Amino acid sequence: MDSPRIFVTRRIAAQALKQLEGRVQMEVWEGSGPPPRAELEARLPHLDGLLSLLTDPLNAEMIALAGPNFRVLSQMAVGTDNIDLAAASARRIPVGHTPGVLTEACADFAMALLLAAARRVVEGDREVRAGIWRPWGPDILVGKDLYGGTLGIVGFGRIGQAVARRAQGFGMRLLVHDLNPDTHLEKCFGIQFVSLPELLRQSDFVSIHVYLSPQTRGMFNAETLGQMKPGAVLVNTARGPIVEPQALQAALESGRLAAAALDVFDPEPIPADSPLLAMPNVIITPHIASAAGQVRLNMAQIAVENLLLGLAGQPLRFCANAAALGPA
Ligand code: 8YV
Repeated sequence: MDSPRIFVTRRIAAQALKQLEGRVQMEVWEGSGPPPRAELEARLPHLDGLLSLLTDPLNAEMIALAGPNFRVLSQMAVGTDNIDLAAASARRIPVGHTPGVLTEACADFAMALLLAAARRVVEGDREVRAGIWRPWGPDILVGKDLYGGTLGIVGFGRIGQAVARRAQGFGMRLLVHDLNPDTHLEKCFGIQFVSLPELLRQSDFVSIHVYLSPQTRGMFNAETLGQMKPGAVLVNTARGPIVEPQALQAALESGRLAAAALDVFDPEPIPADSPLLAMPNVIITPHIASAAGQVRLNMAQIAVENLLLGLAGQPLRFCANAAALGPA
């Protein structure tokens, strides 16, 4: 019997790809960006498995193209919002993902953005590079104090909790909003669960750590941004569509928000004419919260492990649609 045919949609860590050598017939997309849609459409009917990234649009239409031998979709990411999980489950295709290994790196990055926005690090750097070194003065690039400030964490899963541990070290008071609050965690983390409006009203800084879902899409809109404490800072390392870009722009222009730091945007890449790009108090990074060397290797290795398990018809180590598939 021929070895399984797989397609890897981006060149991932060589150490991880090595584990596939001799076990599968593998093709790796060598482009600098994701493969075009037509490329995926042409390949899917002939594959046994696919190793995908968030940038691959695996909607129901695309999943319907998978051939009769297709038996695993393994995504190198914790999020699977690019994949129609219901369509995959209906075809009994397990969807692998890579939770856990990127938690600490993403929490580090949320803190990096929080610190940079609060203390105007990027603004200072931009000024110096533009040849502007203003003589020291008591009011030059004065930012916001983290110590003694209140951080509102929206979403208290793995990453939200890791942010809470870090923020405690900075002497911050912590408020948390979660759609399913587990009150046992209040004592463990020294946090207080509150409603979203209460969190927005009291927080000097708000960091978003919810999944993208119908409930969280557009969660930060004109109404909720208008409930934020005047002069607050918003950090988004979760998913772009959770924050409405026009509403954010208006909140920054009106001075309701002092600053925003975004690692994700709707859409990605951010349009070149977005007014946010011209605002000195906005930091934008290109979806790199998990981009740390060991983390990327761990993610690639888990994605490969999930892929091999799925090809062998075994349960995946981390399966995003395990509940829908039920017992094997
Ligand atoms: C990844 C992410 O960098 O894992 C996720 O859900 O958003 C990021 O950590 C990226 O999406 C890789 O596909």
